[in-house]
Amino acid sequence: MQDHTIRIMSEADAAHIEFAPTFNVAVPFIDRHLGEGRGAKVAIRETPGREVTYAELAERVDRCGNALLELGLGRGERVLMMVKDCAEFYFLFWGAIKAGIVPVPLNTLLRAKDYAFMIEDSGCSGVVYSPEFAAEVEPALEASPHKPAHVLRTEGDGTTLVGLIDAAAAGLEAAPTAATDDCFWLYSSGTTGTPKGAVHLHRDMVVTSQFYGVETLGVREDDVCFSAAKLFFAYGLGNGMTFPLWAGATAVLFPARPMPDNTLEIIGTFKPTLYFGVPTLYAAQLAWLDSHAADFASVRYCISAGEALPADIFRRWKEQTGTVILDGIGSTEALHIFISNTADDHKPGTSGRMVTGYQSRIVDENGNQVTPGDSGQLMIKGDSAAKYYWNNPGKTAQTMVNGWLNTGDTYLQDDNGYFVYCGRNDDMLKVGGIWCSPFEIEAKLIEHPKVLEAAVVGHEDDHGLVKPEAYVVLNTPDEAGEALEKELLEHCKGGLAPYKYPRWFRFVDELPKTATGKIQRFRLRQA
Ligand code: 3UK
Repeated sequence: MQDHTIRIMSEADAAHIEFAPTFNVAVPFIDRHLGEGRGAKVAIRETPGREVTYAELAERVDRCGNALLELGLGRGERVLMMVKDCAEFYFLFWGAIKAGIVPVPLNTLLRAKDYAFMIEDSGCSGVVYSPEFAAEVEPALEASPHKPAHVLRTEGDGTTLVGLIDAAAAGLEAAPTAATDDCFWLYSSGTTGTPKGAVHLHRDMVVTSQFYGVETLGVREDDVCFSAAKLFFAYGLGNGMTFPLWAGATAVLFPARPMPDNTLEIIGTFKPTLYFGVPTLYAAQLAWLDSHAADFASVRYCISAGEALPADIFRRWKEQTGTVILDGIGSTEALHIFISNTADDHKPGTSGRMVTGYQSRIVDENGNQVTPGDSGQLMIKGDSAAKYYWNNPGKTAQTMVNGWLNTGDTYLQDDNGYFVYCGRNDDMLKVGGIWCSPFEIEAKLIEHPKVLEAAVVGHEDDHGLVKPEAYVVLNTPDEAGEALEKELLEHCKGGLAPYKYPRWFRFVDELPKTATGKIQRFRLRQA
């Protein structure tokens, strides 16, 4: 047996984790629980249905790792996952990692065009998808010039992942990786619309689970974690998988689209102690709670991330449910939350304070630290940061500078040391906590024969949450009107992920532009 141990150093200013020279992160997250006597404990509770114990989880992970190796997948090769929130997500993710293969969970709300890009960009050897996503994944496989050797559905007819796991050998020795070896990737959207594969290392999930999960949030063995944000987001991956696994707790998994009614029903029925949502969903749940009751007796805290949580939502939620929402900012590149409010130290309307193990700098355009209280670009540093973007040295050099991550956000630190979000440094939008590139929505609008030009900006709704607003210049201005708005809306819904369609249309005669013809979105935001 190899030694895959870690040592957690928690001194105030120098919190860090030391890893044994050989370290495969599946060992402490999956195998450790058997030695600690947690085999019979429920690790995963699916809604509806199945429960999976820690012993079953470890057994399925080993068989899945063996199944991938038996197919011929090798060390460092990528397997793309378009998998709904269910136990197989865990089996595949951890089975791959334990075997030294690199899983790449993808946003399951994307369209064929997005998947085709990622299949090619990743040069993946395998693609595994839930049958629910076949209508977008299969055309993507057809369209991509890169043909992965192994394409599998998780379940259903024919050869499936579940079938291969059942047939595979039990028992798998963890691949002898190092803490700083590539472990898994997550794609993050870029301003130009082309996603970037952020490459995460074996140590990264340990760092987020210990410093944010355990030391900031206080996740513990008797917790039941329910994340409305799906596992394919870095946020959901921590909330709904790595944090409960790290603490030996239980995760509640819900495969369908999170809505106010179904999420509140899960909270009442499955009695989570920690509930993780995003601001848009909290706002929708509040509206629902105006005319319905919900049972929050089990919930210790609620957590919010993805976009800023308006102070008013915090206040109304506390009034309605008796629980606090702890807002924190994280990113795909950092893997999880690095600035956060906590149970005994929170200030609504701010992102809170630095999480243990992370450092920050707020700098001006020359990279110099700003005067305390002034706003500037937020740079952060911590051992969970992605090492690089796959296939993209230019973006890597821009974002990852001397061990610091440029978040792309403007922040200030108030007199009491709380970090206050002041907006993005680029044109990217966060809608329901998910990235939206204005360019992508504009490109879709321009495909419509009646559209000459389009510009998309963020516009706040009644809850103070940002949604896309489209400024449209028509070929024939007379055609502007409600009928055309409907037509454009249908057109957008046809080719964009469902959260990306514009919520408002404004027909204009021209768009503000620079001398070189670049659209000045900031001027439209002020309009
Ligand atoms: C914005 C926030 C204000 C901010 C994420 C928790 O959102 C996550 O990752 P993404 O890569 O986006 C990162 C960007 O989103 N943002 C996130 N949280 C907040 N802005 N207040 C917040 N609380 O622009 C940031 O740069 O999708 C969140 C954990 C893991 C994550 N990946």
